[in-house]
Amino acid sequence: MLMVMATLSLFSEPQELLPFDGSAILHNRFFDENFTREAFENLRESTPWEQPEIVMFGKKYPQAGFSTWHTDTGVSYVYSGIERVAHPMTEILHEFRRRCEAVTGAKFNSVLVNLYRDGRDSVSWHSDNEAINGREPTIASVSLGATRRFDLRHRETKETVKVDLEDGSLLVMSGLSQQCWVHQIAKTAKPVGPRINLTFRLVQSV
Ligand SMILES: O=C(O)CCC(=O)C(=O)O
Ligand SMILES: [Mn+2]
Repeated sequence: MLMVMATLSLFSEPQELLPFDGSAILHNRFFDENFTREAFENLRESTPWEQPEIVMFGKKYPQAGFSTWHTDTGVSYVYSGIERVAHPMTEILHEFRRRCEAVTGAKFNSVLVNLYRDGRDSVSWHSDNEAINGREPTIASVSLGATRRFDLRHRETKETVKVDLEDGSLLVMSGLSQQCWVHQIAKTAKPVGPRINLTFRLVQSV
């Protein structure tokens, strides 16, 4: 299996991670440290965290990590057999959204906020290919707090791209990235602090 390790210099330009079949552009240090530190605390305190149960092979398991769905559409988000309640957008989420819209030229009306308390919290291989995201969604993913590794794997060739998502980074996935690739944040045995991730989306009512 061919593996591509993305090498990133300290003050790198936005970098395309995918060799083909879609786009995933990483902007390192997109948000500055002072802003992310405050935003992290704000989100950690004010988010009504939920730990939904996902259904696998007919059994219920708590999802490995907490998350909350905010939207100004009122549309609930259904994935892996669970339905996420629609919470309103908040001021800090509006601010992140504004910055994500400015750099991508895309519009977003919803965000899934994820908390990874430590290396045991993870999100397993999946793609954000539910119908409400549309066929070729642009998804803006913001990382705050501890660095975690993000993996992308092509569905057919199995080609894998691995990259560290650092505090303040913005990853913009678009085009065929959700159709042709899956992604994950794997568990890690290394000692890592908490991380919050925001994935902005434009959902349609279907
Ligand atoms: O935490 C991340 O960087 C990815 C989260 C993710 O894939 C999702 O919310 O769909
Ligand atoms: Mn995802």
